[in-house]
Amino acid sequence: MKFNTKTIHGNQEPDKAYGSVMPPIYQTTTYAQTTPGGHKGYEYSRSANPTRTALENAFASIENGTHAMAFGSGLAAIDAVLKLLKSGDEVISTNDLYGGTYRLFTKIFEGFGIKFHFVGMENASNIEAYINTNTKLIWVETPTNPMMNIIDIKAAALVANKHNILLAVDNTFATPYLQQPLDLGADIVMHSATKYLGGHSDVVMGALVVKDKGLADRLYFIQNASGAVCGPQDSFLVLRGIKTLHIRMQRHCENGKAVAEYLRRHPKIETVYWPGFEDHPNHDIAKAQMKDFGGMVSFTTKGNNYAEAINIVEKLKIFTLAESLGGVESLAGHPASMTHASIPKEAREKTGVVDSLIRLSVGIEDEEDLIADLKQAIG
Ligand code: P1T
Repeated sequence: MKFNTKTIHGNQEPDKAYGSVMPPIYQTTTYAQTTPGGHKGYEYSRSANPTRTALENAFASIENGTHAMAFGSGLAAIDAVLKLLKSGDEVISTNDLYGGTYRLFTKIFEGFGIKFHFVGMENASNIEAYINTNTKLIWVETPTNPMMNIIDIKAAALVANKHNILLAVDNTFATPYLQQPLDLGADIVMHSATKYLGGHSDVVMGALVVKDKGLADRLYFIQNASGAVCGPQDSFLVLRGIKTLHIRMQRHCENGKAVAEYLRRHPKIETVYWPGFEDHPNHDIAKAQMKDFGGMVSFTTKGNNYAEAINIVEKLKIFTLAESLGGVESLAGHPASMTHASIPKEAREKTGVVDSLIRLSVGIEDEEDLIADLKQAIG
Protein backbone atom coordinates (compact mmCIF):
# COMPACT_ATOMS: atom_id res chain seq x y z
CA MET A 1 0.00 0.00 0.00
CA LYS A 2 1.36 3.44 -0.90
CA PHE A 3 1.47 6.38 1.51
CA ASN A 4 -1.67 8.28 0.46
CA THR A 5 -3.72 5.10 0.71
CA LYS A 6 -2.17 4.25 4.07
CA THR A 7 -3.25 7.54 5.66
CA ILE A 8 -6.85 6.49 4.95
CA HIS A 9 -6.80 2.70 5.18
CA GLY A 10 -3.52 1.66 6.82
CA ASN A 11 -4.21 -1.06 9.44
CA GLN A 12 -7.88 0.03 9.57
CA GLU A 13 -10.95 -2.21 9.39
CA PRO A 14 -14.65 -1.41 9.70
CA ASP A 15 -15.84 -1.80 13.29
CA LYS A 16 -16.84 -5.35 14.10
CA ALA A 17 -20.20 -4.57 15.74
CA TYR A 18 -22.07 -2.66 12.98
CA GLY A 19 -19.49 -2.13 10.25
CA SER A 20 -19.07 1.58 11.01
CA VAL A 21 -16.33 2.90 8.74
CA MET A 22 -14.87 5.13 11.45
CA PRO A 23 -14.24 3.44 14.80
CA PRO A 24 -16.77 4.36 17.49
CA ILE A 25 -15.54 6.62 20.28
CA TYR A 26 -15.40 4.02 23.04
CA GLN A 27 -16.01 6.46 25.87
CA THR A 28 -15.50 3.92 28.61
CA THR A 29 -13.00 3.33 31.37
CA THR A 30 -13.67 -0.37 31.82
CA TYR A 31 -14.99 -3.52 30.14
CA ALA A 32 -17.29 -6.25 31.44
CA GLN A 33 -15.66 -9.60 32.19
CA THR A 34 -17.57 -12.90 32.24
CA THR A 35 -15.11 -14.38 34.73
CA PRO A 36 -11.90 -12.80 36.13
CA GLY A 37 -9.68 -12.36 33.06
CA GLY A 38 -12.53 -13.35 30.72
CA HIS A 39 -12.68 -10.30 28.44
CA LYS A 40 -12.51 -9.45 24.73
CA GLY A 41 -9.01 -7.99 24.73
CA TYR A 42 -9.78 -4.86 26.74
CA GLU A 43 -9.96 -4.60 30.51
CA TYR A 44 -9.17 -1.00 31.50
CA SER A 45 -8.74 2.06 29.25
CA ARG A 46 -5.36 3.13 30.58
CA SER A 47 -3.99 -0.20 29.37
CA ALA A 48 -5.88 -0.12 26.06
CA ASN A 49 -8.99 1.35 24.48
CA PRO A 50 -10.37 0.27 21.07
CA THR A 51 -10.51 3.82 19.65
CA ARG A 52 -6.92 4.40 20.76
CA THR A 53 -5.92 1.04 19.28
CA ALA A 54 -7.35 2.09 15.89
CA LEU A 55 -5.27 5.28 16.06
CA GLU A 56 -2.12 3.46 17.21
CA ASN A 57 -2.53 1.07 14.28
CA ALA A 58 -2.73 4.06 11.93
CA PHE A 59 0.42 5.60 13.48
CA ALA A 60 2.29 2.32 12.91
CA SER A 61 1.11 2.12 9.31
CA ILE A 62 2.05 5.64 8.19
CA GLU A 63 5.52 5.43 9.81
CA ASN A 64 6.23 1.94 8.41
CA GLY A 65 6.51 0.57 11.95
CA THR A 66 5.08 -2.51 13.59
CA HIS A 67 3.91 -1.04 16.92
CA ALA A 68 2.77 2.39 18.07
CA MET A 69 1.67 4.06 21.29
CA ALA A 70 -0.41 7.19 21.73
CA PHE A 71 0.19 9.56 24.66
CA GLY A 72 -1.50 12.57 26.22
CA SER A 73 1.04 14.96 24.65
CA GLY A 74 4.24 14.98 22.63
CA LEU A 75 6.21 15.59 25.82
CA ALA A 76 4.53 12.60 27.48
CA ALA A 77 5.78 10.48 24.55
CA ILE A 78 9.34 11.83 24.97
CA ASP A 79 9.08 11.26 28.73
CA ALA A 80 8.25 7.58 28.02
CA VAL A 81 11.35 7.18 25.82
CA LEU A 82 13.59 8.69 28.52
CA LYS A 83 12.15 6.22 31.04
CA LEU A 84 13.92 3.45 29.11
CA LEU A 85 17.09 4.85 30.73
CA LYS A 86 18.47 4.76 34.25
CA SER A 87 20.67 6.94 36.41
CA GLY A 88 24.20 7.19 35.00
CA ASP A 89 23.09 6.79 31.38
CA GLU A 90 23.97 9.48 28.84
CA VAL A 91 22.03 10.99 25.95
CA ILE A 92 23.37 12.84 22.92
CA SER A 93 20.75 15.27 21.67
CA THR A 94 20.43 17.76 18.84
CA ASN A 95 21.41 21.18 20.23
CA ASP A 96 18.60 23.06 18.47
CA LEU A 97 15.29 21.54 19.57
CA TYR A 98 11.86 22.36 20.96
CA GLY A 99 12.26 24.33 24.21
CA GLY A 100 9.93 21.99 26.11
CA THR A 101 12.06 18.97 25.16
CA TYR A 102 15.17 20.78 26.38
CA ARG A 103 13.35 21.64 29.62
CA LEU A 104 12.23 18.01 30.15
CA PHE A 105 15.79 16.78 29.59
CA THR A 106 17.56 19.34 31.75
CA LYS A 107 15.02 20.12 34.47
CA ILE A 108 13.54 16.66 35.03
CA PHE A 109 15.82 13.89 33.78
CA GLU A 110 19.14 15.51 34.69
CA GLY A 111 17.77 15.52 38.24
CA PHE A 112 17.39 11.74 37.99
CA GLY A 113 21.07 11.34 37.11
CA ILE A 114 20.87 11.19 33.32
CA LYS A 115 23.50 13.24 31.51
CA PHE A 116 22.76 15.14 28.29
CA HIS A 117 25.15 16.37 25.62
CA PHE A 118 23.62 18.95 23.27
CA VAL A 119 25.48 18.68 20.01
CA GLY A 120 25.33 20.37 16.61
CA MET A 121 24.55 17.33 14.47
CA GLU A 122 24.47 19.04 11.06
CA ASN A 123 27.61 17.00 10.54
CA ALA A 124 26.70 13.57 11.93
CA SER A 125 30.35 12.76 12.60
CA ASN A 126 30.15 15.29 15.49
CA ILE A 127 28.11 12.72 17.41
CA GLU A 128 30.91 10.18 17.71
CA ALA A 129 33.10 12.37 19.95
CA TYR A 130 30.47 12.31 22.73
CA ILE A 131 29.94 8.53 22.79
CA ASN A 132 31.15 6.48 25.74
CA THR A 133 30.04 3.25 27.37
CA ASN A 134 27.22 5.07 29.22
CA THR A 135 25.66 6.47 26.03
CA LYS A 136 22.25 4.84 25.59
CA LEU A 137 20.24 7.21 23.39
CA ILE A 138 20.75 9.61 20.49
CA TRP A 139 17.90 12.12 20.22
CA VAL A 140 17.46 13.78 16.84
CA GLU A 141 15.02 16.47 15.80
CA THR A 142 14.99 17.16 12.04
CA PRO A 143 14.13 19.67 10.73
CA THR A 144 14.97 21.32 14.04
CA ASN A 145 12.63 23.67 15.86
CA PRO A 146 12.98 26.56 15.13
CA MET A 147 16.22 26.86 13.10
CA MET A 148 15.28 24.33 10.40
CA ASN A 149 18.62 22.53 10.57
CA ILE A 150 18.65 19.18 8.82
CA ILE A 151 20.24 16.13 10.42
CA ASP A 152 21.24 13.17 8.26
CA ILE A 153 19.15 10.36 9.81
CA LYS A 154 20.92 7.59 7.88
CA ALA A 155 24.33 8.83 9.00
CA ALA A 156 23.15 9.16 12.63
CA ALA A 157 21.73 5.61 12.41
CA LEU A 158 25.09 4.27 11.22
CA VAL A 159 26.80 5.78 14.27
CA ALA A 160 24.04 4.54 16.61
CA ASN A 161 24.12 1.00 15.21
CA LYS A 162 27.90 0.81 15.33
CA HIS A 163 27.82 1.54 19.08
CA ASN A 164 24.56 -0.28 19.82
CA ILE A 165 22.79 2.91 20.96
CA LEU A 166 19.09 3.66 20.43
CA LEU A 167 18.30 6.36 17.87
CA ALA A 168 15.06 8.30 18.37
CA VAL A 169 13.85 10.86 15.83
CA ASP A 170 11.31 13.57 16.58
CA ASN A 171 9.48 13.62 13.25
CA THR A 172 6.99 16.33 14.21
CA PHE A 173 8.09 18.96 11.65
CA ALA A 174 8.49 16.59 8.69
CA THR A 175 5.70 14.05 9.30
CA PRO A 176 5.84 10.65 7.57
CA TYR A 177 4.57 12.34 4.40
CA LEU A 178 8.03 13.89 4.03
CA GLN A 179 10.34 11.41 5.74
CA GLN A 180 10.14 7.99 7.38
CA PRO A 181 12.93 7.69 9.96
CA LEU A 182 12.42 3.97 10.68
CA ASP A 183 13.22 3.24 7.02
CA LEU A 184 16.38 5.33 7.40
CA GLY A 185 17.57 3.26 10.38
CA ALA A 186 16.03 4.96 13.43
CA ASP A 187 14.71 2.76 16.26
CA ILE A 188 12.00 5.09 17.55
CA VAL A 189 9.94 7.77 15.82
CA MET A 190 8.28 10.33 18.05
CA HIS A 191 5.56 12.84 17.20
CA SER A 192 3.84 15.73 18.77
CA ALA A 193 0.58 14.60 17.09
CA THR A 194 -0.75 17.95 18.32
CA LYS A 195 0.76 19.35 15.12
CA TYR A 196 0.45 18.03 11.54
CA LEU A 197 -0.93 14.57 12.38
CA GLY A 198 -3.95 16.04 14.18
CA GLY A 199 -3.72 18.97 11.80
CA HIS A 200 -6.57 21.12 13.10
CA SER A 201 -5.20 22.69 16.31
CA ASP A 202 -7.81 20.98 18.45
CA VAL A 203 -5.97 18.11 20.17
CA VAL A 204 -2.81 17.79 22.28
CA MET A 205 -1.27 14.34 21.76
CA GLY A 206 1.97 12.40 21.35
CA ALA A 207 3.00 9.23 19.54
CA LEU A 208 5.81 6.72 19.44
CA VAL A 209 6.34 4.21 16.63
CA VAL A 210 8.88 1.36 16.58
CA LYS A 211 9.68 -1.66 14.43
CA ASP A 212 11.03 -4.00 17.10
CA LYS A 213 8.76 -6.11 19.30
CA GLY A 214 11.12 -6.10 22.30
CA LEU A 215 11.38 -2.31 22.29
CA ALA A 216 7.62 -2.01 21.77
CA ASP A 217 7.01 -4.22 24.82
CA ARG A 218 9.28 -2.04 26.98
CA LEU A 219 7.59 1.17 25.80
CA TYR A 220 4.12 -0.31 26.18
CA PHE A 221 5.02 -1.28 29.74
CA ILE A 222 6.03 2.36 30.43
CA GLN A 223 2.90 3.72 28.72
CA ASN A 224 0.70 1.57 30.93
CA ALA A 225 2.77 1.84 34.11
CA SER A 226 3.21 5.64 33.94
CA GLY A 227 -0.24 6.18 32.45
CA ALA A 228 0.19 9.29 30.27
CA VAL A 229 -2.38 8.09 27.73
CA CYS A 230 -4.81 10.08 25.59
CA GLY A 231 -8.59 9.71 25.65
CA PRO A 232 -10.89 8.13 23.04
CA GLN A 233 -12.35 11.42 21.73
CA ASP A 234 -8.89 12.79 21.05
CA SER A 235 -7.89 9.47 19.45
CA PHE A 236 -10.87 9.76 17.10
CA LEU A 237 -9.98 13.33 16.11
CA VAL A 238 -6.34 12.53 15.34
CA LEU A 239 -7.37 9.44 13.36
CA ARG A 240 -9.65 11.70 11.30
CA GLY A 241 -6.81 14.20 10.89
CA ILE A 242 -4.41 11.58 9.56
CA LYS A 243 -6.80 10.76 6.71
CA THR A 244 -6.03 14.11 5.06
CA LEU A 245 -2.37 14.37 6.08
CA HIS A 246 -1.05 13.87 2.56
CA ILE A 247 -3.15 16.56 0.91
CA ARG A 248 -2.64 19.02 3.75
CA MET A 249 1.12 18.46 3.65
CA GLN A 250 1.23 18.99 -0.09
CA ARG A 251 -0.36 22.43 0.34
CA HIS A 252 1.75 23.25 3.44
CA CYS A 253 4.84 22.59 1.30
CA GLU A 254 3.61 24.70 -1.63
CA ASN A 255 2.70 27.63 0.61
CA GLY A 256 5.88 27.23 2.68
CA LYS A 257 7.97 27.54 -0.47
CA ALA A 258 6.05 30.63 -1.66
CA VAL A 259 6.42 32.34 1.74
CA ALA A 260 10.13 31.46 2.08
CA GLU A 261 10.86 32.82 -1.40
CA TYR A 262 8.87 35.99 -0.77
CA LEU A 263 10.66 36.67 2.51
CA ARG A 264 14.04 36.08 0.94
CA ARG A 265 13.41 38.82 -1.62
CA HIS A 266 12.23 41.29 1.05
CA PRO A 267 14.77 44.09 1.70
CA LYS A 268 14.07 44.20 5.48
CA ILE A 269 14.72 40.50 5.98
CA GLU A 270 18.18 39.32 7.02
CA THR A 271 18.06 35.51 6.81
CA VAL A 272 15.33 33.02 5.91
CA TYR A 273 15.69 29.49 7.32
CA TRP A 274 14.04 26.95 5.03
CA PRO A 275 15.67 23.69 3.87
CA GLY A 276 14.37 24.07 0.31
CA PHE A 277 16.91 26.79 -0.53
CA GLU A 278 19.83 25.37 -2.51
CA ASP A 279 22.25 27.23 -0.26
CA HIS A 280 20.73 25.86 2.97
CA PRO A 281 23.76 24.14 4.60
CA ASN A 282 22.16 20.67 4.44
CA HIS A 283 19.92 21.13 1.41
CA ASP A 284 21.34 17.99 -0.24
CA ILE A 285 20.51 15.86 2.78
CA ALA A 286 17.03 17.38 2.98
CA LYS A 287 16.55 16.56 -0.70
CA ALA A 288 17.72 13.00 -0.18
CA GLN A 289 15.76 12.14 2.96
CA MET A 290 12.64 14.29 2.51
CA LYS A 291 10.02 14.26 -0.22
CA ASP A 292 9.60 18.05 -0.02
CA PHE A 293 10.58 20.81 2.40
CA GLY A 294 7.57 21.35 4.66
CA GLY A 295 5.57 24.31 5.84
CA MET A 296 7.82 25.68 8.58
CA VAL A 297 9.83 28.82 7.85
CA SER A 298 11.88 30.96 10.25
CA PHE A 299 13.44 34.36 9.56
CA THR A 300 15.28 37.27 11.13
CA THR A 301 15.02 40.96 10.33
CA LYS A 302 17.95 43.23 9.54
CA GLY A 303 19.39 44.85 12.67
CA ASN A 304 18.11 42.02 14.92
CA ASN A 305 15.70 44.36 16.68
CA TYR A 306 13.49 42.75 19.36
CA ALA A 307 10.83 45.49 19.24
CA GLU A 308 10.56 45.28 15.45
CA ALA A 309 10.02 41.52 15.57
CA ILE A 310 7.29 41.94 18.20
CA ASN A 311 5.71 44.67 16.09
CA ILE A 312 5.61 42.36 13.04
CA VAL A 313 4.01 39.43 14.83
CA GLU A 314 1.45 41.74 16.45
CA LYS A 315 0.49 43.27 13.10
CA LEU A 316 -0.14 39.97 11.32
CA LYS A 317 -3.85 39.32 10.73
CA ILE A 318 -4.20 36.00 8.89
CA PHE A 319 -1.19 34.50 10.68
CA THR A 320 -2.33 34.17 14.29
CA LEU A 321 0.26 34.99 16.94
CA ALA A 322 0.31 31.73 18.88
CA GLU A 323 2.42 28.84 20.10
CA SER A 324 2.16 25.53 18.23
CA LEU A 325 2.25 24.67 14.54
CA GLY A 326 1.05 22.21 11.94
CA GLY A 327 -2.64 23.15 11.86
CA VAL A 328 -4.55 24.16 8.74
CA GLU A 329 -4.35 27.82 9.82
CA SER A 330 -1.15 29.86 9.61
CA LEU A 331 0.53 30.75 12.90
CA ALA A 332 3.41 33.06 13.77
CA GLY A 333 5.58 32.83 16.84
CA HIS A 334 8.47 34.63 18.49
CA PRO A 335 10.61 31.71 19.78
CA ALA A 336 12.83 33.75 22.12
CA SER A 337 9.83 34.86 24.19
CA MET A 338 7.43 32.00 23.49
CA THR A 339 8.25 28.38 22.52
CA HIS A 340 11.95 28.59 23.42
CA ALA A 341 11.81 30.93 26.43
CA SER A 342 12.66 27.95 28.70
CA ILE A 343 16.13 27.75 27.10
CA PRO A 344 18.65 30.13 28.73
CA LYS A 345 19.38 33.16 26.48
CA GLU A 346 23.03 32.20 26.07
CA ALA A 347 22.22 28.63 24.98
CA ARG A 348 19.49 29.65 22.56
CA GLU A 349 21.50 32.45 20.95
CA LYS A 350 24.30 29.95 20.26
CA THR A 351 21.92 27.99 18.05
CA GLY A 352 20.56 31.12 16.32
CA VAL A 353 17.41 31.78 18.35
CA VAL A 354 18.09 35.52 18.48
CA ASP A 355 15.69 38.30 19.47
CA SER A 356 14.46 39.07 15.95
CA LEU A 357 13.77 35.46 14.98
CA ILE A 358 10.18 34.86 13.88
CA ARG A 359 8.85 31.37 13.19
CA LEU A 360 5.97 30.77 10.80
CA SER A 361 3.81 27.68 10.56
CA VAL A 362 2.49 28.25 7.06
CA GLY A 363 -1.06 26.95 6.76
CA ILE A 364 -3.14 25.85 3.80
CA GLU A 365 -4.92 29.13 3.02
CA ASP A 366 -4.48 30.92 -0.32
CA GLU A 367 -0.85 31.80 -0.90
CA GLU A 368 -1.69 35.33 -2.10
CA ASP A 369 -3.50 36.16 1.16
CA LEU A 370 -0.58 34.90 3.25
CA ILE A 371 1.95 36.94 1.32
CA ALA A 372 -0.24 40.06 1.44
CA ASP A 373 -0.49 39.63 5.22
CA LEU A 374 3.29 39.39 5.60
CA LYS A 375 3.71 42.41 3.33
CA GLN A 376 1.44 44.64 5.42
CA ALA A 377 3.04 43.47 8.69
CA ILE A 378 6.70 43.79 7.67
CA GLY A 379 6.12 46.96 5.67
O1 P1T B 1 3.22 20.17 22.83
P1 P1T B 1 3.42 18.69 22.83
O2 P1T B 1 2.35 17.93 22.09
O3 P1T B 1 3.69 18.12 24.19
O4 P1T B 1 4.74 18.40 21.94
C1 P1T B 1 6.00 18.85 22.30
C2 P1T B 1 6.86 19.02 21.07
C3 P1T B 1 7.78 18.04 20.75
N1 P1T B 1 8.57 18.14 19.65
C4 P1T B 1 8.47 19.20 18.83
C5 P1T B 1 9.36 19.27 17.63
C6 P1T B 1 7.56 20.21 19.09
O5 P1T B 1 7.50 21.25 18.24
C7 P1T B 1 6.73 20.14 20.25
C8 P1T B 1 5.77 21.21 20.61
N2 P1T B 1 6.05 22.44 20.01
C9 P1T B 1 5.36 23.59 20.19
C10 P1T B 1 4.30 23.72 21.00
C11 P1T B 1 5.86 24.74 19.41
O6 P1T B 1 5.13 25.74 19.23
O7 P1T B 1 6.99 24.66 18.93
